[in-house]
Amino acid sequence: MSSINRIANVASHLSNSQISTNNNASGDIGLIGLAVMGQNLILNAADHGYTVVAYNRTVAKVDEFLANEAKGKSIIGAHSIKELCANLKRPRRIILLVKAGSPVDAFIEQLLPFLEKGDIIIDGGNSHFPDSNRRYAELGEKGIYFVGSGVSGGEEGARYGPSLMPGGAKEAWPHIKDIFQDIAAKTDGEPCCDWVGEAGAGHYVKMVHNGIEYGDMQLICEAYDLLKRVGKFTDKEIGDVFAKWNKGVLDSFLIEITRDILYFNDPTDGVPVLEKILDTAGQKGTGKWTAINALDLGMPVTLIGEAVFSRCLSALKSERVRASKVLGGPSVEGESPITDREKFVDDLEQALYASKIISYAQGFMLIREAAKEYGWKLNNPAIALMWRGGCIIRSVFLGEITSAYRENPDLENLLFHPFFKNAITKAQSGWRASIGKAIEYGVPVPAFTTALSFYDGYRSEKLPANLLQAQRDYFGAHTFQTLPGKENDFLKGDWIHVNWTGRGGNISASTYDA
Ligand code: 2AM
Repeated sequence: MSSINRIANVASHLSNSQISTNNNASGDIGLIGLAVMGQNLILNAADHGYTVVAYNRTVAKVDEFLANEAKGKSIIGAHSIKELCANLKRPRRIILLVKAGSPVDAFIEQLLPFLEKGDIIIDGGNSHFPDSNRRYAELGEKGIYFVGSGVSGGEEGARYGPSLMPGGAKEAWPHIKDIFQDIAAKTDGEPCCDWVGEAGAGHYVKMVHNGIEYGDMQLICEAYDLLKRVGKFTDKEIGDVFAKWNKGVLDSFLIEITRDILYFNDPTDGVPVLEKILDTAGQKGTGKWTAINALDLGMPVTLIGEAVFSRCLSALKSERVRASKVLGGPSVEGESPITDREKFVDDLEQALYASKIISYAQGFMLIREAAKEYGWKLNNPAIALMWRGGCIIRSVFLGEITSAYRENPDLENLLFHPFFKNAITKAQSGWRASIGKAIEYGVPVPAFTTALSFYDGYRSEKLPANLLQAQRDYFGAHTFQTLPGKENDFLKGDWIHVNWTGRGGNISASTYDA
């Protein structure tokens, strides 16, 4: 029996009375939650030389894990929370990888009697950041350091190198930095893990990551749809397009898997499996959280919003089937109207690239506003680097964003950086041409169009909100301000109300909202 196995067996047979001290504890880190992500993270940490203590609500899974995947590795099985805590070196470091919501609170409650001041609880689940804010504050009062960490990269990432986005009690960081950075993905030798910021900032950044992931996926779907419906490309040909794009500026995990999906045929009849999949998308809610938060903070994160709504529209399948029979509009029947296929593909690549730049610019606008709103000091270059590898949105493009924020961590907007300013200028004609084709032939491209509308809005010194203000003042006496230098005897003061109709009064609306 190896010494590691002996540790495992001894630990799992300790009775409660024997576990009163952890002076001789050998566990570097504890992990609760032995679903696939949890198991893989444990195996990853063990591969990097850490001794991990494993626990699960359904205790039988601990023994099963120890007898199989964990066999022969530096992994200790615990059969109770008390045993888990007793086997950990101080300060105790315990990762929770359980279902988000009340299970996290329940485990924290169970852990508290066995923890001491300075111990660290890390929630690596998909928690909503307000919950992490609350847990950070509540545990802080008890002298326990709370870390909420985004974990991305799926099962494979957890096993061989995820992107890790930890935030919360900064005091915990020196105690978890080595293990987190050791097990994280590496790009160009740098770990895709760094300290994000205070309180729930780690889970916040993970939420925005997921929102951006929604946007990236929607953009790719729109490109596929245009190639198919207007270009009349076969799935194999679309796969070839994605293979080519994956060698250029769009080089990324999502483009790569899209290529593989397009090449994947049903062995029974040779038909692409993709064409047999029901076109209604599901969602777990993180994209929605991002969009709701963007509305709360008043930030125009339009692309993620459209990506969420596109999933909602896709879910109305039976209604869409009925509508398709009665609502007219252009569509391409028969031959493709595209004569220059190469230009069509190149334009589309530009449309994808430019829209992606907008989406990331919007995502970072939101993060910047959140830092202000919640009083966090966020590490922008580190955020871009954490997304550079390991996670679902990993891409070469994030290397450029990392460089931009390293050059200027307080960059007001990615679009102001020369690299992205030039990239979007170059991509613009292809971007507009692709959208033009989509509109002409009746293919919905909500993410491409909202990105372009945002761009045109953002670069507009003057928007039609003057009319909006006039309307608000007309029907609701909401008042308006004048452009500089336009004050006169009629338009006087800071906030002006005009009697537009000659009826009604001169009283402005401060107490009601029409
Ligand atoms: P289980 O194996 O006992 O179901 C992912 O589902 C992880 O979260 C699993 O480790 C699972 O434990 C745990 N989990 C799910 N729901 C839970 C709950 N209500 N309370 C505690 N743990 C839970």
